[in-house]
Amino acid sequence: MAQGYEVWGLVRGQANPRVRRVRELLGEVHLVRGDLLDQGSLISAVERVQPDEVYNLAAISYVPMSWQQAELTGEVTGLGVLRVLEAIRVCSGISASRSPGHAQIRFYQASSSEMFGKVRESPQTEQTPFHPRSPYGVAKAYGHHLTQNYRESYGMFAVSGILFNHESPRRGAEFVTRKVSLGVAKIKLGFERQLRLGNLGASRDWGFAGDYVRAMHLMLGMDQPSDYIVGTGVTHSVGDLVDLAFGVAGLDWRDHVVTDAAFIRPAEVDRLCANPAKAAEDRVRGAGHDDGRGRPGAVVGVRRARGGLVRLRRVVARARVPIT
Ligand code: G4F
Repeated sequence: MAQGYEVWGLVRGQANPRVRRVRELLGEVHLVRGDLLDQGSLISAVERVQPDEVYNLAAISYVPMSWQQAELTGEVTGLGVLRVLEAIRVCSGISASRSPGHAQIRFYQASSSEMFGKVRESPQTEQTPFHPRSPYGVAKAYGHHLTQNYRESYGMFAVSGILFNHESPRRGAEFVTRKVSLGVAKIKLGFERQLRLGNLGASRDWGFAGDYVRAMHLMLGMDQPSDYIVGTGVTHSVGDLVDLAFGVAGLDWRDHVVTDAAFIRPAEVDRLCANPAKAAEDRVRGAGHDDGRGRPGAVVGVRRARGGLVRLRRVVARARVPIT
């Protein structure tokens, strides 16, 4: 919004409790109804908003949930991408015989490093083959390939950012970074004695969510559509994270951390490490940390430039998971 965009978020359900929280936090965001499971609602949303850019950040994004609700994950995280792309295609009048015009809607798909799964090489590049290890990773791979396919089939400006883990204080408490930081705080303050975790040996390339949101925006401003890896190239284990977090609080993690089989996954992604060379070369980079008040992650948005100076092509459409 600071850049002159009008931002629209997609909300589902008739009494979504998240709407009130979004209104409190981000009063200037407009809301439009729609659901990634409902093609017609997405077409209506795109028609209503007339977006310049659409960011699909919506997904069932907690990986363990994807084993419990594999079909729903496929519908939302996988087929949801198809429905958003179709809504853009239909509203833009694009077909096999009719290419998009100059002022086409630009589309960003939130692809994930989870697609690499059992990695074939390290660090991972845009060319590294996928071997997803969860229904979530499989669904993301579908959305990734479909985005490429719509670009190649219809000439749409549709790109994927293959984002490695991105964190901030707003990360949900079920994800490991926030689970550990909150757990350490509770132990330090005497509210808890133990922190129950899963695989301490898994390693991730963790970055700051605010930087990655900037990278998404830059991707839609490129002259030519292309997919990019977004990550730091630095990998740490969950054990490193635990050691560091307890150490900051002056505690020894061995006195408090318990391995709990309930948090071990049926198939694990052991180690992820990004090679973001292409993004660096093409100057797709976040511009440094923000003040934490930005709203990384949440949704898909739609925005539109208000003034004449900003490129008149910006939208964000929000979808299923957003507005929390
Ligand atoms: O924080 P996590 O749950 O994130 P995960 O599974 O890597 O996925 C996140 O990043 C992806 C990008 O690469 C996104 F696509 C995805 O939507 C999500 O945002 O788990 C990180 C690691 C895993 O290896 C997990 O097994 O931490 C390990 N871990 C160990 N104990 C745990 C726990 N994870 C969680 N959530 N809870 C534990 O107790």
